[in-house]
Amino acid sequence: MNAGLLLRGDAPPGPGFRVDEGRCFPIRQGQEGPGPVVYWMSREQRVQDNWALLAAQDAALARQRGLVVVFTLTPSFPDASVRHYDFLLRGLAEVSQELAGLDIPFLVLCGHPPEELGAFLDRLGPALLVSDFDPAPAKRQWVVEVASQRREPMVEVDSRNVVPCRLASQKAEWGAYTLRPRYHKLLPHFLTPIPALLRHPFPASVQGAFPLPELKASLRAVYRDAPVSDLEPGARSAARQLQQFLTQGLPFYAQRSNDPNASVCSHLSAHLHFGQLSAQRIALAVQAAPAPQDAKDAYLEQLLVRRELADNFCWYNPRFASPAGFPDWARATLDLHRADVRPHLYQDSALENGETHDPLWNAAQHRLALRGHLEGYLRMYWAKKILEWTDCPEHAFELALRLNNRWLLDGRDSNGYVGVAWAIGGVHDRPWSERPIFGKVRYMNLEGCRRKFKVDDYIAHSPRPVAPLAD
Ligand code: FO1
Repeated sequence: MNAGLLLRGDAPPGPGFRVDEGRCFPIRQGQEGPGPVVYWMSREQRVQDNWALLAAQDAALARQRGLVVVFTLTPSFPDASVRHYDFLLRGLAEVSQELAGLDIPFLVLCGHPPEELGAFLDRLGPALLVSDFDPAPAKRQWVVEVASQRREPMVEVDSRNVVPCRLASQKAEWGAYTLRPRYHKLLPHFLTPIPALLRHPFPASVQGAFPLPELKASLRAVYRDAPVSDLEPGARSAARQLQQFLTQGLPFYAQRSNDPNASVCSHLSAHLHFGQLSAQRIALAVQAAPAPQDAKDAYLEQLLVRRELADNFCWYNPRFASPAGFPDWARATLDLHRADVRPHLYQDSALENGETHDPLWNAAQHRLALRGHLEGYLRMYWAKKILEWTDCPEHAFELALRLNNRWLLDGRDSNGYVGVAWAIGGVHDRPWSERPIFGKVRYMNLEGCRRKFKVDDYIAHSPRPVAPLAD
């Protein structure tokens, strides 16, 4: 079974197919219906720079059929709140407008995705179904359910990773140092310009719709946390944010990426998480930017190798969201120090409210909760202190993930899981000198932060909650 054959159907191979087959994975063969090609958008919530959507358009053009885009909206994402769904829906509103301008119908189905999608496809009789590569367990389960119920062919396309996850490596890599050589060998082949999605010449038998009030009413998000105000969702604002980073952040990235007071942070992680911006677009823009090469290399190492190493971990390690996914050396050393005295022990609510003895940690927790964002260096410090101030590593990991997924806009992202697992469980890291509680897991402390940046400035510029954050 070959993804290229499924996409082409009976059409001869030709220039019409703009997506590298290495990005495409055959989910199931099947019987083509008389209807349009359907792209089931989920992880990549954007119109341009979306390889899955381009592949679906090529397949539709080859068959002279319509092209329909559908998104399945569900309130069931763990620890997701109003702030996540607000960011997602406002981004989809822009997708809806942009697709309408290209004569491509866009619909949002509310409820349990496999059921809603199945009923929708039954009415359409699609020729082919295209979906997004996504290591999130819920998404993988949806794909299994849909593929087992459907009869039309189904192809999955990796539009998240510049080098497709399945090709970059066929196993969970030990660390960036083991992935990097393979990755850089494949990168030139895949870091290419991205063709534009075209106005679609063939009609589909369905009208697009985006009833925002009804969509909001369908969501019973668990947490009512307020939307964040200093980050605008959507592809247009992501493009503006990228331009701002290229001129104001990137040039200084090599020297100052560990200084949270410097404005070198890209602030693009939420747009990347919801797929409103393509990492490939960022990488092409960074390569072309008039910035020092060491700054560009430092940023691309984070955007490409480190970020795509996170998908590698979540895709190949089924226990990525559990301490069982930590490397053996880390589990052993944390076990050995399980009974060490904890000089500071806090209740979950005290940590969530940012009420500890450490003003820097409190400031980080307040920024995380009130702005939905936290600079990379402080994310590491923030998670490591949770290991130090809770009663055991398992509790620390569960709490850090819950706070990460509830309050950070990019919560639930592979990067988020791996960031917490790196900090608490030594994932993709190595053993360091042994000490209480941490064992050989890398340690960080306030003095270390003071050597890196002006801690008092950071605290002075951090927001304070007017009411307790924890429920
Ligand atoms: N993906 C969907 O296909 N449908 C949803 O309703 C949905 C809600 C959602 C809420 C919060 C969040 O952080 C992610 C959400 N996603 C949803 C998943 C998202 O599109 C990404 O695919 C995953 O987070 C994995 O990166």
